[in-house]
Parts: sequence; structure tokens; C-alpha cells
Amino acid sequence: MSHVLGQVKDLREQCREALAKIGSLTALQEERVRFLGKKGEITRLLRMLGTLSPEERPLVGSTVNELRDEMEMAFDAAKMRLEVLEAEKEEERGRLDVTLPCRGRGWGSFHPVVQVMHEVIDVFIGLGYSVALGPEIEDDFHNFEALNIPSYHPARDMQDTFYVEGNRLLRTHTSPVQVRSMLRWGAPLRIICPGKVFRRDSDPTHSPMFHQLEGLLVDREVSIADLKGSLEAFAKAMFGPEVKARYRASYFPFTEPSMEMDVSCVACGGKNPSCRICKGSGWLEISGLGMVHPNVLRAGGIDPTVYNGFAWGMGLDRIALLKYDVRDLRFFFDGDVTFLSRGGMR
Ligand code: 2NM
Repeated sequence: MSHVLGQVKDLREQCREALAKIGSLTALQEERVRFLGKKGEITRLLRMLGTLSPEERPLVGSTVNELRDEMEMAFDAAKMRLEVLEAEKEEERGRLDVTLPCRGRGWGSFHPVVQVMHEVIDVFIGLGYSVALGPEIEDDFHNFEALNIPSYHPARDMQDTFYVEGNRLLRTHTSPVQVRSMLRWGAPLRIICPGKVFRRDSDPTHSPMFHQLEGLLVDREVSIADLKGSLEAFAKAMFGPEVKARYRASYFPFTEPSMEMDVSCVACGGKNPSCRICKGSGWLEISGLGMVHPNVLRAGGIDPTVYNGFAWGMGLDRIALLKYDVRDLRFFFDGDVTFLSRGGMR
């Protein structure tokens, strides 16, 4: 038997082994060149035919040709198999796994001051009050004159009030809404007025724009006990049933008598002499209040010989400051979303 036939046998075996190991189309192409290329193994065998005797040549030649045809078919089959495999891998890479948890987009939330505003509104709605709203740009009559604030009062000074064109001003409190409500609805009246107010002031505890909620009740034979009833019900609903209240004499042009209400410290309950919230005093100033001055009722078109009433006002920003232990009031208005969506402010 020709030595070439032995090489054909070896080569068939080599090719079979090589094909079994191939894992990619690039490797397949390299092997195809090694066996079937112009300078490959088959070509080498065909060249050797010239060294054989004429008797041997036809049989060996056709055996080599058979091997070549066999190899070509084997390579074609392997190519198809690998193409299918690689297509499947590619599809796997691009597949969407709908069971994966999605990336959160983050939920929006109400501004802390608005949250406090809604809490306070809810409490007074429960006590039978209605919400009244009014313009932020006001006139001298509704913001000052009708509230018994005389023209020489320092609050009217350019230093304290933002004046705008046309003899108008940015309201310095929400009381003008109560004047408008008295004129529009008359007595009896039970309203709360939440909203933005403006004063020329800016430091860690003052912002030129802040939020107030004022209340007004007008009826016959209203007493200070009624006022304390409303405000203490509010304090308990807002800060917890344990909270205590105390009153200190004060002065406002629009009420007589006037007082301020403190509540026992929501952080330490008056038990921590170095409390950051109450500065060790045990008390927090929450609200100014009083019996509505007869001049104010008269300016509101209500007869003070028939009706009387009480009113109070509080700073919503200050309550939010205490509630969320924020150091600087101005953080509330810097628009920093990270601060505004901090834990506990949801
Ligand atoms: C306060 C304190 C005391 C008040 C009075 C009135 C009105 F319009 F009825 F006269 N509204 N709000 C008032 C009374 C406001 O804020 C510290």
C-alpha cells in the first residue's frame, strides 16, 4: 500500500479531531485553510501524486479527492452548526429579562412646609373652620388700615414692607384675607387663611417670603375660653395629646387683649436643659392670638356691639423647622431636591 494512502488515513483522523474541538467561526476558517487551503494538507497530498508510479496514481488520486470532498462537506456542516450557535448566543445577549427589578425613578413629594400646611388645615377643618384665600399683592387698606395699624406704625415702613408699583404692596400677613372675608360673608364666620407672606428680612430664622396660617372666628358672645379650646385642640392634634400650653401677655394692633401661646417642647418635653429645639426653656412659641379689636370688626362691616371674635396667627415654616429639626429656614427655599426629599420628609 502506498505511503500516501497512510497519510490520507492520518489526515482524515486529524481533520475529524480538529473539527470536534472547533468552537467559533474564526477558528473554523483557520482550520479550513490548514486542511483545504492552497498551501494546505490536501494540496500537499495532491502534489505527492507526481512521485507515485502510474499504476498507483489513479487509486490514490481518487482517495485524496474523496477525502477533500468529505472534508469540504464536514467543514460546510460545521459552519452551519456554528452559525446557528452564534446567532443563538447573540440573541441571548440582546434578550430583555422582564423579571429583573427596574431602576426606580423616585417619587415626587410635597414640600415640607406644604405638608405642615395640610396637616394644620386638616385639624381646623375638623374643628369646623373653612379655608379662605386671597391675593398676595394687596393694598394699604386691607393689609394695614382695616387691621387697626395706624399710618405711623413701624410695620408700614419701607424697611419692613415690599412696596410695588401703583400704591400696592406684598401682603405682610394673611390678615387682609380675613378683612376681605368679613366684608364678603359677614358674621358669623369661622375661617383659616393659609398662604405666602412677605417681609424685608433675611437671616437664618427669617426668609423674605414665608408661610402663615391665620384663623378668625366671629360670633355672638365668643370668649377667650373658646379661643383656648380651638388652639389647644390644634396643639394636641399636631404635637400629641401630652402637649401642654401656656399663654403670655403680648400686643398686636388688631387684637385686644393679645397673647402668645407656647407649647411644651416637642423634642424634650422640657426635660433637657441643653435641648437644641427649645434652648433649654422647655417651651416653644407657636402662635400669637387675641380677641379681635372692635375697630377691625367695624372695618370688616361687622357691628362690634352685636358680635365679637378671636383671631390667631402662626408661622408654618417655623413649625416645619421645629418638626424636621432644620437649622436654617432658608434651606426650605433653596430648591435643593436632596434636602427637600430627605428621610422623614416624605
Ligand atoms: C396674629 C396674632 C393675633 C389676626 C387678627 C386677624 C384679624 F384679621 F381678624 F384681625 N387676623 N389675624 C392675628 C391676631 C394674627 O398673628 C401673629
